[in-house]
Amino acid sequence: MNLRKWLGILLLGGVLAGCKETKQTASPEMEWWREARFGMFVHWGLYSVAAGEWNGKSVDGIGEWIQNFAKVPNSDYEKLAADFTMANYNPEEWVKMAKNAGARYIIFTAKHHEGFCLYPSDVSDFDVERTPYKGDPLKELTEACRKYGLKVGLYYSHRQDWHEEEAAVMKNEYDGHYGKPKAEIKPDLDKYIEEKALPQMRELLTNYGKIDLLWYDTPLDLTKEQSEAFVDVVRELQPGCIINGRVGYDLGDYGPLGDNEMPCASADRDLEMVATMNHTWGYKKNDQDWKSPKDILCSLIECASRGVNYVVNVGPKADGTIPQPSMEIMDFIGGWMKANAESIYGTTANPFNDNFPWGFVTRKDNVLYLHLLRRPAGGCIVLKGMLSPVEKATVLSTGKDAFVSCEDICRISVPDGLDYERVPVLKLTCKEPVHFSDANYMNEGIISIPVAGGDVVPGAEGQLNFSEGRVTQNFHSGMGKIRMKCEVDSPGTYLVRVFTSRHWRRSFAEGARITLRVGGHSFESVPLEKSGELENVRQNSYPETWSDIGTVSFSQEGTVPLELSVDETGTFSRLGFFGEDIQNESDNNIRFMRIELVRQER
Ligand code: FHN
Repeated sequence: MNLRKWLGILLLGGVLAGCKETKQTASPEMEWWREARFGMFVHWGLYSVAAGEWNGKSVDGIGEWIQNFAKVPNSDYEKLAADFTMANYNPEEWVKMAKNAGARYIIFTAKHHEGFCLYPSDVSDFDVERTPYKGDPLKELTEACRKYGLKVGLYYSHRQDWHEEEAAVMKNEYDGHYGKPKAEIKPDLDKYIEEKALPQMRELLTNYGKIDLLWYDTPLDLTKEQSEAFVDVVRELQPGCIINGRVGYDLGDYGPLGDNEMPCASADRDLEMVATMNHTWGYKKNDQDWKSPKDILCSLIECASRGVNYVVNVGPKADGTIPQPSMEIMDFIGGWMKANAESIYGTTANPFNDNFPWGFVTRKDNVLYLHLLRRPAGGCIVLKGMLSPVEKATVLSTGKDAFVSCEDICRISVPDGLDYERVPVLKLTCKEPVHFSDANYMNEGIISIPVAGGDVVPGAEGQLNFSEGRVTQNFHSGMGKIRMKCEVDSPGTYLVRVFTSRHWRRSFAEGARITLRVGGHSFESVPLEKSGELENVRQNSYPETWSDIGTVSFSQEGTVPLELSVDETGTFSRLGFFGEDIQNESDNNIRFMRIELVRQER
């Protein structure tokens, strides 16, 4: 492409230079976290002893919630401590496993909802001193992290503590949990916070050297003042420590996502996704439904391509051994990271508005990394949104050149012999400054248009918005519409697909109706019916569904405007944590992800 053409493109509207704008905090302590992109969670506690069974019966649900799900009185639950041997606990081996996999930080459950402390606490005797173990597992792990250069993160359940009557979360409690009827339980959250949670935070922030990250969880009904107290104690005792988003009221240094929730478009702020390798955080002997090593690796890569950190969980057994499949997954990631880590560490999100069917893109300044989950159609990657010349393309792990041509459109020929099971990465070095189009183009027959990339037009009752996961929130009739656009470069007929996601405990919206205008065609008040559900790694947490609403034809090339609004939100039902059916929630809402136009055969 000649210089005049490049200049012409740059003068067109809608050209992105540099990163997409994000709402990041300026805190210098966030630098290591942004660079890291990858961490490891450890859920270890008395629930690891129970291992998903109570009285010889398997208990459904996540393993660390077994006390609550199986309605175990504290007096019985406490007995687990005698079998929490930690006999084979080797913190250096844990840390080395994380480090070899490429993780840069570890988050360790100092106290989970069960209330049991993995360190000797002067504040409560419900702690590690009740076990046969003679050491301080938390101290040993923090020292091992520092020895091997990993950052130290501590998980502390600041609101939920099932061991303390004052902290009773009434709707989640049952008669008998504290050895007395529910009616006699008088929760006093301030007392719990003053007398247990904050003093324990002081212990953790004083006795264990430098803590790099404090990871709070489930703020539930905390008041803003109470959440602030948990921030203040960190700022006072360890001003260099960052705080996760679940402290409550968005007071953390980065934003919260749901468990296993992958944003469906590039994040517009610092975010972290925490993920399981199977369906539990705490060890469960009966959960052997492991995601594949490639699935976990792809989640790490997809997170990086959204500009999000990925923290993968391991749930050690009570003796301290890590389940074999978890070790194999970490080993697989480590093998890949050895050759490809520069495509993850310190990278920013995919700069294109397109999602690519062959894989994911990350960026570091003038370098793009294309992660290939499969061979692109015809062995050729076409980057229509690339508005600057690519000077060089190589396979990152081997340095082998790939052929690039950037005449009118950037095309990269993928070399033969790549092993797509090991996700090869192409490294593209571009001439600075690098420019990208913000339009959506067809890739391998699909134009994929992220709803979060559109402009919101307010309605009579207000304005919808987008969640951290970049899906729509508060999107009802009267809450406005979303205007998007795409580039059609291949006239013809396209199937119109609307993708939505939901939480696994919520039903698909019954009776929802939407209006979608695509170019000159309007699908008026069409029912949003479920045409299919994607089979992917998120299916058990945030299933993604598509609805085919009809076809549309374009007789010529050009920019096509789209406009989406909701006529009827429909009815959702939701299962509560205890299986209760919750109907017609006030937050009824359709989580729109993207619209796809799928080119039909001529
Ligand atoms: O209730 C906890 C759960 O047990 C686990 O610790 C996860 C990890 O993010 N956090 C809470 C649920 O979101």
